Amino acid sequence: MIMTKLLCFLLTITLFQLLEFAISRREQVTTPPLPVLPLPSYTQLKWQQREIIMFFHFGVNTFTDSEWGTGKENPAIFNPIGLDANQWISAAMDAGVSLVILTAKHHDGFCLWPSKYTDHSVKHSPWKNGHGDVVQEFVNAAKARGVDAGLYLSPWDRHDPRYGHDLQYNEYYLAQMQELLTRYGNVREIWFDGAKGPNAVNMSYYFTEWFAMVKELQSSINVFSDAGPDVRWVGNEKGFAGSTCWSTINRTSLSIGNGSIVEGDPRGTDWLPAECDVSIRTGWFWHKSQSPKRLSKLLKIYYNSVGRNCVMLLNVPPNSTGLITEIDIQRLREFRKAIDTIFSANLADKCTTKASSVRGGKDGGFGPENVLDSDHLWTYWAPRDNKNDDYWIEIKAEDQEGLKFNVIRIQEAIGLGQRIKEHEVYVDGKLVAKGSTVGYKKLHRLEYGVVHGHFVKIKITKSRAPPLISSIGLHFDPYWHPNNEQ
Ligand code: FUL
Repeated sequence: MIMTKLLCFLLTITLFQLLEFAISRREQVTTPPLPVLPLPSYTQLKWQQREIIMFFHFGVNTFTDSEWGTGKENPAIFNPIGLDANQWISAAMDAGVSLVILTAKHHDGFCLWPSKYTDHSVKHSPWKNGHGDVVQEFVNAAKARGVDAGLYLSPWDRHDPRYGHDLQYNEYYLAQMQELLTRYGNVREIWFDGAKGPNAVNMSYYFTEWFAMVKELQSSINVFSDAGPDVRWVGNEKGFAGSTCWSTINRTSLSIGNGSIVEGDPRGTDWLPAECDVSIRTGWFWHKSQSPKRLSKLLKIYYNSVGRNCVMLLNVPPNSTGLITEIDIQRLREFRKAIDTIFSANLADKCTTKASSVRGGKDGGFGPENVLDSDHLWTYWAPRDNKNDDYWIEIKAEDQEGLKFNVIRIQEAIGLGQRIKEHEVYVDGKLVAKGSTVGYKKLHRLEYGVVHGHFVKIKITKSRAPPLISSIGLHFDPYWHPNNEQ
């Protein structure tokens, strides 16, 4: 009996030890660090990764050579006889864009779809004898090519007599929104423009109801306005963000219709990234007399928007025939080719990496080599948790020739929160660039042109928590001639 008891006891102990061993083995796998709130939603993350979105401003203004219609335009002027939305989508694809947004209704109140709540629409135009629907053609063309669609529905309506009467107009606006968000399949972004003329009648928009209905009708949509809730305006129409740009902010500090350059707030409790809208031409609508921006200008906008933790929303206006003008298409192709030329080769790929410390040690899975893999979000370098540490990561050239580059790309693992407040870049011990926020993507196009060296060290001198870097690139931009910049 005693023997059996002893045997049982020994067996229990052995089993217990085995279990402990198994647990301690499991504990050796280092877990990811805690996130630093606020975090992006799934749809915000997807939106950020698009980098460039295309805008199409099209409507009665296209036929009257104006930017803001009066609302008194006769629908008879709308007749884009050659309209081909497939051609618009091809142009977007040439630019490498995965989401396109159409002005379903601009400030003039003219609807590009046959809304049953107004006569001021394509229904009363000669185009397709009043049987056309631009929104339908647009979403069909996009869907056929695997491109996502978004819609702009102007709150300010200069045509409809209900404008200025809070209840009636909000009901009208919501009725149209329901048409757009139920008839045309998935809509990935809706644009609530804050613009309103200085003499427009005063009225309240029922934003709370609007936003609630949008989310009810579409599950993977981002709502843009001056103040979010998902995407905020950057504060200008030049396509530039400020050099500091947080995706974190307190929404309560923003209001719709009062946009100004907003750099965000490291203490903000809402995740609300900025969108930089800009037109390829001077105007938002097509005008015969205007031509597209030069490639160098478009690249500058790219560096100052995508390269500053934002998304670039590039407007390309269809003309009065209903087509994107050939010269704009050419420019879009040049733009895409330039981006691919600059960023498809990463000179750091052939280098070795070193860092101030590594979370979980050498085999913990958070080593500096993660910044050179193809994942720019979920694999990253993480230093150990120690508030008193310096944080740095170094890229070392393995061959004699060293590295020659003029662009440095740094990306944070924003899935775990935006953290970096200040950073510096050294090449062979010499400071070549410094900046504040990084976020999804920071691009430093070096002020003095090409640098040559063997060691590139990025120091993170201030951050909200240990920095997590998901990608680093050293690139050569053949289009960058700092002395000739215009
Ligand atoms: C502004 C509007 O007034 C312009 O016409 C354009 O639509 C631009 C994107 O937003 O607020």
